[in-house]
Amino acid sequence: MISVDATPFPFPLSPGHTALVVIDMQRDFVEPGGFGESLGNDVTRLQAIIPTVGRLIALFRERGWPVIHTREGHRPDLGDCPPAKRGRGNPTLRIGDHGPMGRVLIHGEPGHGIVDELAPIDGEIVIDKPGKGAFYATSLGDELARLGATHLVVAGVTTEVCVQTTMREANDRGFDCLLIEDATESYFPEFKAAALKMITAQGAIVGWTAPLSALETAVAGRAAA
Ligand code: TIU
Repeated sequence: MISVDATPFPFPLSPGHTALVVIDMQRDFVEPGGFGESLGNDVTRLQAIIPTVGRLIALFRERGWPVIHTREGHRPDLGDCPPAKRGRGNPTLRIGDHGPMGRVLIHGEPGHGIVDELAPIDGEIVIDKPGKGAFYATSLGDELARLGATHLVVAGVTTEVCVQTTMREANDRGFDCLLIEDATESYFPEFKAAALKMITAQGAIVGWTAPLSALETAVAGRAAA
């Protein structure tokens, strides 16, 4: 067991039973011209975490620990997109509309893809999810059971939407989850701060948080021991 210095108390990371889940680091959320920007958001905040998420993925790859990527999106016929989701808000582009990066949030379109810097490599699991949570209507639970994972390290965007929803789903399924604070981001800094507090309050009611440096230190300490 590796003890990671975390909030609200050390996170017990179990090598061999821990998977990294990187949520929705897709061009549609991170780059101009995509879904995130169409909702009125400034996407530059999200771009800033790409190097940190890359370091986190590298840490897992170097050790041969499993890396799972998720992508939010829908089939071209929108059969898996509830009309309520497509109709929500007042976006300049709705899900399925044609934009600068192809059809918004549609499988296989340029905007639906993960940013080049964080692209999955052979052998890594990619979960396509129609909702905010990565367990809803996906094979994620089965994949984690196959891997024997009991602990999740979580990163990606956005903190209070898809990341928090996924952590709550995971928590209810019995996983211990550590969110890497500088490898997640929101379009709204105050929502990120609030989400981190909600997750860790009441004795890790949803999970733990820690900076990437704490995970790197804990893992390096074990290697030296
Ligand atoms: N809008 C927003 O903050 N997020 C999403 O729509 N999806 C994810 O968080 N991935």
